[in-house]
Amino acid sequence: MGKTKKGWMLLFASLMTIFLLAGCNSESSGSSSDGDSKGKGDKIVVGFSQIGAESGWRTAETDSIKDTLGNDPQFELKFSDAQQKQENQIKALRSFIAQKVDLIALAPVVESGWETVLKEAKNADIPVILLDRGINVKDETLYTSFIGSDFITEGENAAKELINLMGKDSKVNIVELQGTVGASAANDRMAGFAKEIKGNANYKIIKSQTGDFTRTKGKEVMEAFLKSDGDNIDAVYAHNDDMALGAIQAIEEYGLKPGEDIKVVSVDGIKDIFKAVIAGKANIIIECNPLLGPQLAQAAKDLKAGKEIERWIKTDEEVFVGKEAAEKALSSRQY
Ligand code: GZL
Repeated sequence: MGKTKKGWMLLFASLMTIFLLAGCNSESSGSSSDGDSKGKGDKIVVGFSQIGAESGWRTAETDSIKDTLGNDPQFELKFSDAQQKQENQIKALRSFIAQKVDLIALAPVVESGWETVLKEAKNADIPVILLDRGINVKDETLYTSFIGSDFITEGENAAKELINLMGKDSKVNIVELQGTVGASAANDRMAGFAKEIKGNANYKIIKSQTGDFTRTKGKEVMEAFLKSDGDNIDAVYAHNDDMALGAIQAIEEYGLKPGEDIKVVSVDGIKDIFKAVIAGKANIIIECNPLLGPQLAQAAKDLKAGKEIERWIKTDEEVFVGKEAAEKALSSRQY
């Protein structure tokens, strides 16, 4: 499809979303039928399908959304935890559609498999905002906006900071702890990192495997890496802090010093990884902001007010390298 046609399609979809949501809102002042969320006065009823509670980051995101929307009288928040299963998310979306919510917020566990249920939401005139992970769909009008980070940049920054730390002429063997298989955060962090080291033959990823974004799996996979390549590993790149913290435990139990014998680069920025850097057990933190509640609330209010919202609402993030930077930042960390 030509760019122009695609552009008109997106504009039409956004205008339809605005009109229908505004219309929805006016409907909501009408009578409400059983189970319907319409007619909830002026409230914006948001159905939020959350992936699960697999990491400190995920819990912080859930808390941010519950604290923001749950304490704002303009909203009624319906929350569902999918225990990291896509089928549970699809069930939750169908339930939100049946309840005729005004807006669906979806943190999609993986990138594929969403067309059918998002078409059902579109046919029910319910706009969808993606949170913290992206999806692959041919029809871009199946969702209105994505609120989240640039994972490719996060991966590139992880590699850049590792090269800065160890030197471009050093020979560095890296093991990679990937996030959940099929998740955009994992795919893009892997792609960004690989792209950045491509130009330097000294930097090699000798093993790469999923730890599913959890501390337990991260430890298990790092134990296996150490068993097969222990004395040949110079650094570990973890797609999130929970896996990095599991890997730190595995490195210590193996008898090496994390942060010294094996450098640790991690993404997210939860408090525990700052404490690990301060303790000299990790080296580089690539922040990924989970506090998306305010941005989701603003986007929902803008849609209701008939305003256009950005297709990609990016989050602000930093990079922290070394003890001094971690010590300076720790007291202001909110998660
Ligand atoms: C990133 C998010 C990732 C975090 C992990 O936006 O999808 O999922 O980096 C979480 O901690 O499990």
